[in-house]
Amino acid sequence: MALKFVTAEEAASLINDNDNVGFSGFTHAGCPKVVPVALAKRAEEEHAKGNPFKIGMFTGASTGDSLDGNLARAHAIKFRTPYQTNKDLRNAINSGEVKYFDLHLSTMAQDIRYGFFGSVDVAVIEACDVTEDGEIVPTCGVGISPTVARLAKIVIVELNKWNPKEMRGMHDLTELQDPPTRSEIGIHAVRDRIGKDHIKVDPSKIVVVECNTPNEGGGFAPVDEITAKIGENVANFFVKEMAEGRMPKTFLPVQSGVGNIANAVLAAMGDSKEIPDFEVYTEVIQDAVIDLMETGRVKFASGCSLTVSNPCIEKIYKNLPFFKERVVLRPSEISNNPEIVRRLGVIAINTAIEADIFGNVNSTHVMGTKMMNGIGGSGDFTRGAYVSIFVTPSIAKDGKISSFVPMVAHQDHSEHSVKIFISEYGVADLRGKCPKDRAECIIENCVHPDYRPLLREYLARGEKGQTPVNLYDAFAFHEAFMETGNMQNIKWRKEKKA
Ligand code: 0RQ
Repeated sequence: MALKFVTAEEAASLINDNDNVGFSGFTHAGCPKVVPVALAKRAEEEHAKGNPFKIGMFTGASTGDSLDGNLARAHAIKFRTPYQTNKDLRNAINSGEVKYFDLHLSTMAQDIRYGFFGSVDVAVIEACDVTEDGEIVPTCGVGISPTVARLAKIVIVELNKWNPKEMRGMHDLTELQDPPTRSEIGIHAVRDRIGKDHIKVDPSKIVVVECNTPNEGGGFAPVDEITAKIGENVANFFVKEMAEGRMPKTFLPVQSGVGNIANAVLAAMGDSKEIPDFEVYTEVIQDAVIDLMETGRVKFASGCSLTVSNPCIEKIYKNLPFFKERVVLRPSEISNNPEIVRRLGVIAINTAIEADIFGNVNSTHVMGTKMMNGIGGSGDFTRGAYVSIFVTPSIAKDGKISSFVPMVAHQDHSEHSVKIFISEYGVADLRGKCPKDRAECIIENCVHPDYRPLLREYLARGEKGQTPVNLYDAFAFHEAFMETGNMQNIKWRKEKKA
């Protein structure tokens, strides 16, 4: 059956007001780029005529500005899930214009299949190849593509020729069965494969939009003194763990979050002479992993996306045979699956917005209210990890904010899952410690010196009990910041007991 080729505008006209649309990709990697621009234009035209036009958006994670940015600026989003990082979308969420619900990325595809969020009317999938019998080969990010492509009534394939069709073979694509018939996932080693190299859909529901549009991968900030020190502390922690017999000498697969700190941590691990060559089982494969693959330090990487800068993806595309032997891209329900994370013994390294001195972590909400990005895959990995680590600079906003507070203003990860904190000052190992000892350990090893006396004072004000919280003063740091712009200007609410 011959494929039907259309323009981006014609494809956008297939999407109606109030439709739920599933998009391919994970971060900017693998997201459609030309249909969303046409769709935003269509929304603006409808709005100008006085007609409503908003869609519900399902994605794998954050997306590029062509997608999230354009649709947010066109006021074309009714609801959005899950993770996002776009400034305009974030503003629309925090102003209440866009209804956003945040969830663990590994659950996104199955929650759609379970019917929790309504139907998928249209899927828009970026591909490097599509065949007449309905085989779609994704590009450098997968996310929820197999699920939304299967469920959607219409599949718009953005055939983006900027990505070589020789990518076929880099992916491992399948969907999980749903309970009560789900069996174990047959991945017992990072490089195991259980799926196909393409997504297969009924070709009669495919329309193809051809384009040749570059990726939207920006670079990373150079490693600075603070992030370099955090990276060094992480690497030294692993060396000690191996020396003391808590970490196998052969090492374990590593997951690391997204962003500059994660990139610096991986670079420091690569530099360490004592850490053996290692594998990566993660969601986003960043530049540092690719650099370490070229030097042989990273032996293999399983992920959901190649979230790399454009020079880096161009390098990968020029040397595909080398990288296809060392990289596998999977749907997010498998790249992030807690069953596999726990089986493989993944070392999870994620970044916190703030943490409290008892070990609870806020990854998502600034001052408890404003959404930053979302929980992403941090929960998928943290809960199941062999050892779960959170890294953070000890302070934010030039020291006006302490990353360690008496009580987190929003909680994403609990004291039960968080084992290690690492800041530029050192390592707080919380394993086997009661809440009071955890607090002392965090204050001593990770908190910025300016905030240590304040947190010690808070701890001294704690009520007697298993966890020495003082509910009157639990948000004194946040209150000081909201009132004066600096957490150091604390006014305790309650007089200290004699
Ligand atoms: O603000 O952008 O104005 O400079 O938050 O902080 O230190 O640059 O760190 O970019 O790694 O982001 C937790 C948001 C950290 C991210 C978070 C301000 C700070 C700065 C960014 P500016 P940094 P990062 C993989 C795993 C959750 C999801 C996850 C994240 C900005 O890592 O989204 O782990 N994690 N996913 O100044 C107010 C505080 C602050 C603060 C930092 N306490 N209060 N502002 N900032 N701490 C990804 C996927 O799942 C795909």
